[in-house]
Amino acid sequence: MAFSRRNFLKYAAMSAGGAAIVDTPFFSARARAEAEGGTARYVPTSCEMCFWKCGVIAKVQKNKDGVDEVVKLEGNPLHPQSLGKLCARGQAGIGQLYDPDRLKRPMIRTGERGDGKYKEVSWEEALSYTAENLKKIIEKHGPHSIAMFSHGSPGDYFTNLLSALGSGNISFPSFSQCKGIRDATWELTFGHKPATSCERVDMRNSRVIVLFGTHLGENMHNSQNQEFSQAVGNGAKIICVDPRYSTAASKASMWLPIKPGTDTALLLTWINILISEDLYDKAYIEQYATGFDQLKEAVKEYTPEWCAKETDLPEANIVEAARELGRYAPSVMIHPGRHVSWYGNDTQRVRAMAIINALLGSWGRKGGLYLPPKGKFPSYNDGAPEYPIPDEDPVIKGNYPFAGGEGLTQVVRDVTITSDPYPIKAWIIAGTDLLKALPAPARTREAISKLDFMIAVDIMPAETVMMADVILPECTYLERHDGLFKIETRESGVSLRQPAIEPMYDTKPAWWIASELCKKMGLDDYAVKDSWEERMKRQAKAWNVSWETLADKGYVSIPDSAAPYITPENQPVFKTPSGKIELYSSKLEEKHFDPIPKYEPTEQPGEGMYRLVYGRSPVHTFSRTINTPFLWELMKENELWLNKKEADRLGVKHGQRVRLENQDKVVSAPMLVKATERIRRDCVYMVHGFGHNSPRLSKAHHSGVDDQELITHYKVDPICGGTGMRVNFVKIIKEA
Ligand SMILES: Nc1nc2c(c(=O)[nH]1)N[C@H]1C(S)=C(S)[C@@H](COP(=O)(O)OP(=O)(O)OC[C@H]3O[C@@H](n4cnc5c(=O)[nH]c(N)nc54)[C@H](O)[C@@H]3O)O[C@H]1N2
Ligand SMILES: Nc1nc2c(c(=O)[nH]1)N[C@H]1C(S)=C(S)[C@@H](COP(=O)(O)OP(=O)(O)OC[C@H]3O[C@@H](n4cnc5c(=O)[nH]c(N)nc54)[C@H](O)[C@@H]3O)O[C@H]1N2
Ligand code: SF4
Ligand SMILES: [Mo]
Repeated sequence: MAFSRRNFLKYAAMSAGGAAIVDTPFFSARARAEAEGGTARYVPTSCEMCFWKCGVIAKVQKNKDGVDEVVKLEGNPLHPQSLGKLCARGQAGIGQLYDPDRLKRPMIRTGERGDGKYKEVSWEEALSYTAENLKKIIEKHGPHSIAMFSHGSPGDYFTNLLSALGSGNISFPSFSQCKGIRDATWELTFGHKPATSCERVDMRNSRVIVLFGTHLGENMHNSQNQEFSQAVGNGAKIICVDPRYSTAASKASMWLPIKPGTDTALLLTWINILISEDLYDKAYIEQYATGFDQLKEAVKEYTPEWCAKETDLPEANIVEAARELGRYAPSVMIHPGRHVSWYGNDTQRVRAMAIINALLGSWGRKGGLYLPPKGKFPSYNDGAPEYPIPDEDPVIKGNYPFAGGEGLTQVVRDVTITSDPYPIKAWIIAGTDLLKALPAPARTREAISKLDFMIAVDIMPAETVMMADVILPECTYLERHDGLFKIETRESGVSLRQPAIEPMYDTKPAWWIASELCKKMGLDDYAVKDSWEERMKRQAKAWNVSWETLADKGYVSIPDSAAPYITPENQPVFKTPSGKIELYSSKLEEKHFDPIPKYEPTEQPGEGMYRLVYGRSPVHTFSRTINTPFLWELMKENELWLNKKEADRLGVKHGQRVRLENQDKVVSAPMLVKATERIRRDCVYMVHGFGHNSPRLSKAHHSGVDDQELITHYKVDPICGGTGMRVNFVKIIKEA
């Protein structure tokens, strides 16, 4: 690339406007385009192929018809979550943009729910129809009868709509099917989540990293994987606790192929070893923690010998792993993980993980978990009035005292089915595929059948979307303004999403859809005043960030916001009732739960059955990218990982197709067997997200198997309300 340093410096000097900005002169969209002679535009924006929100630079050129086309996506070198790189999914954003199967125009259902018959309509007709139906339902049942499910940025705009209507029934699978328990539990222990969006793990400086599940390399959150590679390169010891020899396990110095569901036994035993062998950080615990004596007493029963039997791991390895942690503390971590809703008793496992990090003194220490950055972002509502108080308590939290603020999807689903304590009659789903995301999809179908009205705001015609009464097609992330995004890594920063090209077809950004609905519902004060871009500019000003620099560079950092480690001047603040790290949780005690984690065995598979476990592919995001050109070509279907000895015993060959039948007699479509030594004999594994039923997804349709259809059973964590989903058992049926 012919990059003129002179032009670049000229521009860098020009753009150093906003007082709060550290002007990092590595990337400027304008300087780069200028240096190349103006044949292409560069648009810094944010990826939405998953939720890591990496900084992207979209290269845009005119095609032979003079139409702007996105020709390349690169990682923004300034953005701390991409560090100049994108993962395969990020690069394939162009595939999503130009996927011919995209939703193109608003549609109203004309046939039976689920039969796929729709008519295309104008936005005016679709929005009027939507508003009329919502009004009717509100008149009859009150605003709380409208519920919203979401994941990602469209949710913000519909949260605004629902809150303005006076409904608090807003929930996210990213809470109760994902990381809700982790966040709530670390708050109980440290008074903080271990992540804002990105986990605050200082892997690049770590000496020992322990992964429970957390299958980095397959779980492909960009900067985290780059740091993990750096850690491996630096010679950090990786201890991988996983019933499967994962990609991360292949980089590990110790693989502990644990019996699924017994992780808490291992963690409590490690706590016992760390305390009884004096391997914990005494000064740190004395200064910052409470409840040590109770903890010490409570874990005495968890001996390595007992643990070996319970977890099916060698006793010597159990002890050696704990000693290794003690040896290198505090530059060590038990990675807090992300998807933690596994067995329905997950709060106590995650508590034990948090407690070990405390004992090793790794919270706030180099190579452990770094402290939250110090940037201040005043809340900004663009002059909209206060939201009305919901007319009835939202039901989203159910009877789970530590469900956090985000709401439990399965509770909203249950209430929709039972109408107890009140009817829920309309759903808005914005960027979430509920039939794939929630366990027991038959219950999701049942709940949908009880609705008077269902609205889908999406980009693709997935099965869940194709059950809606009205479909409002959003444009993709490369065609819209979104944000501003508050970015918290080692430092605080701000990023944005801005369009690389105009929306294709008759699609619209979610902010516009929600805002127009506000107007149609008589809630003009909550609608966007002019455009989202103008609103973003006003917000940038309120945050003391120069819009020009942000729009040109895609990321600006907030000066002096980084304070990752504990120093005499930078003391940690623990927002717990005691103001200390609570090894003994006063809040759990108050609600009559075990204040110190206890081990509770989980049900194990019966004769001839295997536990069904699942995870990620590095080249797909859940179900949302299976149909995406490029990614579909990389991985068209998922395989069933089955232990080689079990395959031999059953007379099943590698590459053969088999069906699975679960404990409730649900039978899967045929799927390919991967016969391998890389998994224990008592479980089988598949990548989540495959097996789409919608014929409108021309590539993904019936490609691979949907784990969720076999997850008919789930076990709810009594403390935080997350749904344990690894509690299903399958047998293997050979195809005739
Ligand atoms: N490419 C890609 N990356 C992603 C995503 C994506 O869709 N695609 N999704 C992102 C999201 S939202 C999330 S939440 C994360 C999820 O990713 P993680 O948080 O890493 O999910 P886990 O469930 O911890 O990890 C799955 C691993 O757990 C192992 N496992 C199964 N049962 C047990 C058990 O009982 N004990 C132990 N120790 N291990 C077990 C499985 O064998 C598998 O290797 O990934 C994120 N990253
Ligand atoms: N069995 C099983 N269940 C799981 C998991 C698992 O591993 N196994 N993982 C769990 C986890 S960790 C999570 S976080 C959840 C995630 O579950 P979801 O939140 O449902 O997953 P997403 O992929 O975020 O959402 C998919 C929908 O978003 C749409 N979409 C994509 N981009 C856009 C956009 O720009 N705008 C709009 N409006 N829509 C868009 C897609 O077309 C698709 O319909 O699932 C959970 N459920
Ligand atoms: S991790 Fe990959 S898919 Fe996710 S935001 Fe970053 S580049 Fe996009
Ligand atoms: Mo997740």
